[in-house]
Amino acid sequence: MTIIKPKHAKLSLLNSAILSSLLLSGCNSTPANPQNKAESNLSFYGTSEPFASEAVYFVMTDRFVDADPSNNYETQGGKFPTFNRELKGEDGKVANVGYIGGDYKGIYQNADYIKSLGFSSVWLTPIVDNPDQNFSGGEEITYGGMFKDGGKTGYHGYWGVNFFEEDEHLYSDNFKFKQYSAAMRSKGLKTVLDIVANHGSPAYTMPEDQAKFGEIYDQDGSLIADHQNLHPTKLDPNNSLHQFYRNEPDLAQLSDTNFENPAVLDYFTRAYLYWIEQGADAFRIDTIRHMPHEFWKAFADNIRAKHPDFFMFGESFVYEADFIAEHTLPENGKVSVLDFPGQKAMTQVFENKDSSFAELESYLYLQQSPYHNPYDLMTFYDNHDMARMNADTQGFINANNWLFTSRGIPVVYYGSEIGFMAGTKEHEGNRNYFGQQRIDSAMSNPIAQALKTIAHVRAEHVALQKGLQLNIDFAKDTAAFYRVYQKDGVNQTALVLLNKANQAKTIELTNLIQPGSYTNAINGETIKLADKLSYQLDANGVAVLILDGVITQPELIAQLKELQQVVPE
Ligand SMILES: [Ca+2]
Ligand SMILES: [Ca+2]
Ligand SMILES: [Ca+2]
Ligand SMILES: [Ca+2]
Repeated sequence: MTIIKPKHAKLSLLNSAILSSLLLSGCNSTPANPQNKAESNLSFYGTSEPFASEAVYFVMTDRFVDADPSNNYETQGGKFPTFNRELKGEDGKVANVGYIGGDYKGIYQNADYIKSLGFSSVWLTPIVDNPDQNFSGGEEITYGGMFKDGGKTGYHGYWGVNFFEEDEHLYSDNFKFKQYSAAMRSKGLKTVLDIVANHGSPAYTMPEDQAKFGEIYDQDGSLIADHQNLHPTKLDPNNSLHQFYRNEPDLAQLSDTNFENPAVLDYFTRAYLYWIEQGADAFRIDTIRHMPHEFWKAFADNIRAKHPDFFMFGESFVYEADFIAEHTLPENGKVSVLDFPGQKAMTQVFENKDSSFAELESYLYLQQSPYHNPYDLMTFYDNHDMARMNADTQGFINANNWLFTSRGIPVVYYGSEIGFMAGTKEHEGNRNYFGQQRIDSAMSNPIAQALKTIAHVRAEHVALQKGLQLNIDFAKDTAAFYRVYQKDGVNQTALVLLNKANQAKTIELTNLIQPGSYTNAINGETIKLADKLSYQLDANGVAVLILDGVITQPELIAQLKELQQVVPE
């Protein structure tokens, strides 16, 4: 990066000193000096997307808390039962592919807990009706098995049958999605709805065709698609019930929707507009890469014609930024994505004490970006489709300190606040039942305590939510970077200092220091900086030094101007 040398460095330094003293005396008026005026007119920000203020808690509803046993349907399914289907591993380890009982009520009764951890949104797994039996086709799932659906149920919600109807396991009397999302909103929590358009339920290889499997119903209850237990290549293009599906296999035995059929776009547009009316605030789009950009562009246009700027992010489970970034481009629908390259980098760093913070820099794309805007990405270190992060308590604390201060919109998978089932994969326990008891004791866990602190600091500071990120020093155990938000009269800078070592470390910085009086948002202490910094961080510690005021340090301004270029107008 080139650094433009200021022509009037001395004058500029003098001005910063004046400005700092103005700030210290609490004076907010614009300095009369013309150069300072120019500085205060500079805009620096990573994003102006409203959703960037959010922090998202991801709940697999069936696995969170069962607050209403009356919707568990323990005898459902007949000879294909759906309740509590354990997969047993060695040494008493267990996973489960049946319904366990978690419901809307279980989330709502813990709304205060989720909010108190510092989250502002809850992402729910899909809520639409799934089949009422376990799947008898495919290959039998066993403990630790992958890409097999035999014997599984739709407890996860990704096997939609009627995309206008809620699954009977989720709601309670007078507490359907509409009431749930309104109740959550009254607690200060938005709802991110997980949506699927790529596929319905498993649709073929059943010894005998099962009810609801391979079928899709419209809002009025009419059957509009039926795979009829046929292999995709056997579907008849002249049969209107087959036309909804593609005639080649995609994922496992899932019915794969035919994106070339306008009825498919029409159906999912209507269905998901309906759920916005019922209270969804944003969408997470499942398996987005399994349908072409044209479909998602048309879908996004349809949604935003009614709900301008509606925020959506997609799941393209691929580690190449160039590839997943395509979805974020306006011509492809301007759908944000889950930052899988970031997830990989974060687990590499926070699972291994020998790693370096420097390994995190490459996924950020702060200088040049394939993404429409890297600041709008959803950042996370694990989810339901992969092994939970295999870190110790300190690793989780350090990961959260990074996640809630670096660029992106943080997502935390339920249970990670206590390191629940750390290291376990799908079908090995990564979706195990969390339960009220664990939640009731969660705040005694050091991970939850540290998460609460850093998440609240992010929630209270626009610089951490939307500020431009300028990395200063990324070393093995320590990192130092700025988040600068200077826009429309709001001027806030965060200087973030991280230590992931198990002993105290001192961070020394000798350049790019914005002079001024900072407040460490973690503990409230005041730190006055001139042209260098020496700061001792606790073991696995974080400092977020907040400066309210404009950036005046010329080299810093020059670097921020370059970084600003990655942000779209
Ligand atoms: Ca229940
Ligand atoms: Ca059902
Ligand atoms: Ca069927
Ligand atoms: Ca597909």
